[in-house]
Amino acid sequence: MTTPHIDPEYQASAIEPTVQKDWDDRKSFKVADTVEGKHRYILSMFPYPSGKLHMGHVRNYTIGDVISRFYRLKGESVLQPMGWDAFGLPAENAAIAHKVAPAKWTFENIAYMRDQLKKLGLSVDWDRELATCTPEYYHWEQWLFVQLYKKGLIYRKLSTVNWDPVDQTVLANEQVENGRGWRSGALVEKRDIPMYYFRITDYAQELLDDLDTLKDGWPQQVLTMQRNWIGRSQGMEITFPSANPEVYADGLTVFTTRADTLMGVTYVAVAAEHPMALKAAETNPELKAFIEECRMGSVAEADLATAEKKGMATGLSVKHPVTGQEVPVWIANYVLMSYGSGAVMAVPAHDERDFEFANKYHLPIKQVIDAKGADDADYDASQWQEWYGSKAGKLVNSAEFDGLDLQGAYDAFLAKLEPQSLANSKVQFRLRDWGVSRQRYWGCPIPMINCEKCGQVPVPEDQLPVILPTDVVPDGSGNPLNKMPEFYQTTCPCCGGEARRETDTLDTFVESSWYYARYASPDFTGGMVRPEAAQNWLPVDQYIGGVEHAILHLLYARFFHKLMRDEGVVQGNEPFSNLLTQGMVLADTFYREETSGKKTWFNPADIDLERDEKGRIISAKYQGDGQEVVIGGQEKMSKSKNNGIDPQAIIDQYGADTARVFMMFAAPPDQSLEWSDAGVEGSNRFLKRVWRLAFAYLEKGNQTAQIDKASLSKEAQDLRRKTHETIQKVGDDIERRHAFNTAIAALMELLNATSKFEAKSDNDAAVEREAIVTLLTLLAPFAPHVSQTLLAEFGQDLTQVLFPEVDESALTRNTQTIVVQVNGKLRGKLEVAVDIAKDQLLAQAKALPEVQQFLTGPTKKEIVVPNKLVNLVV
Ligand code: ANZ
Ligand code: ZN
Repeated sequence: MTTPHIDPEYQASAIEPTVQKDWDDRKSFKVADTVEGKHRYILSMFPYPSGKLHMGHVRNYTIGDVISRFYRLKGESVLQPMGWDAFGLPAENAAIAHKVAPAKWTFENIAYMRDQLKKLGLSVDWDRELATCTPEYYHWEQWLFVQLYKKGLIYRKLSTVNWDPVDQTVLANEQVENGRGWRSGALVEKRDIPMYYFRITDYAQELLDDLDTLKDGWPQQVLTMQRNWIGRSQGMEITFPSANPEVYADGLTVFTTRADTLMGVTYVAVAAEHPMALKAAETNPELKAFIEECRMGSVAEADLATAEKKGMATGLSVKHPVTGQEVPVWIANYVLMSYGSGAVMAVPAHDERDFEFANKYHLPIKQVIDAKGADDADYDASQWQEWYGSKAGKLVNSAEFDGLDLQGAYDAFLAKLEPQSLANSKVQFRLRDWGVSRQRYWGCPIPMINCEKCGQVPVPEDQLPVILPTDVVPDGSGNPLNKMPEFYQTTCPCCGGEARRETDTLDTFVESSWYYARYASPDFTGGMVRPEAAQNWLPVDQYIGGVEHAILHLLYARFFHKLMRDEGVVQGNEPFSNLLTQGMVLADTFYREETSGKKTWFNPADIDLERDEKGRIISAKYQGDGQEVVIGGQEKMSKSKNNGIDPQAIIDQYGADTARVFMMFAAPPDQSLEWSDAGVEGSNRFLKRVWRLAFAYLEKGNQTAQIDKASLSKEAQDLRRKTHETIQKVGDDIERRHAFNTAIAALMELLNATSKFEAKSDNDAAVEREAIVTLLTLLAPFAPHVSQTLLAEFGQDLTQVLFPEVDESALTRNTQTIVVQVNGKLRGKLEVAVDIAKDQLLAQAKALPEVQQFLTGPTKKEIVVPNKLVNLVV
């Protein structure tokens, strides 16, 4: 008898550091830039180094790791990298609060969080770690910027920002609180400053079309969100010639998706910033004041849509393109300067916003669409409001166009106006060009030089990267780079004269738009990514992250992939073949409310709970004073509700394997996960039982692994069947369904079946061994430390082990259980061969002593349901 080299009881803290060190020492998860054979790229969205991991991270990275480890078991080479989205505002805020340089703060956070991630036991190739705030990384971002600028895919234009007049700084939207600067409390103003834009609208159609190629790999909901964000509208541009050419010569062009309503136009509305509005305001102070008022308001589209309608007549008119009649031009706050042409032909009879506006300002309303058709006998003109927005109707009150339907009218107006250059078909996108300039310090410097003579000049490639100084502590008053001549003083690459370096930095969304590609060859010094590495690893096979990134991050990354493709850097059209959006992590909330209505939230860790027999919380008391608190229900873990549970505490107490198993078992990955202490304990108990099972087996000493399939007891056959059914189910659950929760449930069943099994022979012991080794192998993606430690005792190295093969012969049943009923009542059970003949089965059923006592006379009927039951009717 040999003693196992392990403790009889499972203790995570005793094994996890050893196993993790082993992976580190052996570089178990390292892959080359190019590999032979089957390979796969699994990527979880990289974290912002905020300070410490939260449960959302743990869930995200565990899902990615389960999938990675699964494919590694399948014999594939798997790239699973990790890095840091390291630029951004929180580092500057921390700098202001604690007087520490953003670089120092960031790298300290990275060091701490890297350690936390390692303790989770991720199968990451740490040699590929990158941080976006290093020159090695942003060098190539600047390189791409320069290429795109030269191609005209980046341009500069004025745009409006929030300006804090006290701090003399530009504020991000989240730094404006109730119209005031977050630090100074000063009333925020709007300022127009020049900013760089990516021409993403040039790719709008392709970004839309290629969504079709993702329909099998991406969640439907995300595809829809992307489609809506891009927002393609098919319509017509129509020009209303000026009626006051001495004031404003140009005609007014509008974009409409309802050209069929053209004859119902009773006014034209323009945005406050529209050139025609500005022109009219030159001689009209009241108008000027109104425009100013509109500009101060929110620029968010959603706010504009719901805000009270406000407007003012400009005093100018345009001519209706068909009738030549004069139509007044109004400024209206519901018209966006940034959409279409910033002008709308208003049809109050058929557009709700126009209707509201016309009513308020007593403008005429003219019906031109009749849903039922003007010749309909039931036609009642007073009911036209019912047909708001109806596309089903026919034209009325539209002169020679009467009777036409939507498409007919569209064609007719186009045929009439296009030859006069007053109309053209137009596809309009809601998507706007992407403004990337940020007036912030902690970001990637924009590689441009401003020369008084030559204008904007890109930094020559051999002078890249433009390095961000790192020993800077911002104080909140503007961008510190503007106070550093050693940074901004430079010479113009064009004329050699004195020039000023751009001090704006890039939106941090730019870094996260291409990191997935950089991981393929993070140390490459010759470009964004080594061509062979890109060819080998891209696109990402499985991307995993939060649904909060469903729109912007994914859209920008898709855009960047196309930009890089067009630069010859990568191939293919899309960066992420498959996307899994993980659900939120929820936890209980507890609070007390003051009479003023102010709520104080208590962390669940500081609350003592009482539960009823169903596990529902019936009472909650704050440990600090032993008094009751209000039970607020489950909510997303957040700072504002103080219901975050620190993953570190769970890992310290139970180990990473327990945290991982709980996270994967508690809910399918795309659903909300409800945190539960009882669930964590349950997962820990499961691992303890696995451990004890393996230990007990090992303690019995050397036993053969050789199964003699020809002479298996019935119990051994059953266990083998369970073992191989589990292999089949776990493989399918993980790979096809991503149903990690049911995979773990199947492992729990296998554990139960194996624990109940009593080996009575060497052959039995071999079957038990097979069950245990299978259980440990299938458990590896979820609890890799337990798995590796115990498998080693069975002479196997987890990093070399392959996913077990299903033995089809083990799945087939040789015997079956048949229920025997008399007059429909259960009276006995039979274990018989699956291929037993019907008369034999009936004979055996009747012969059962517990059945015989109910067979009081000859049977009237004998019913056999194959593989299930026999019912004898007497
Ligand atoms: C006349 C009309 C009549 C309209 C009618 C609608 C209904 P989507 O589908 O989102 O593209 N519009 C155009 N430019 C605008 C702007 N800058 N700000 C606010 N609204 C604008 O919407 C297109 C419709 O939105 C256009 O069609 C226009 O109003 C309005 F019965 O033109 B419509
Ligand atoms: Zn110059």
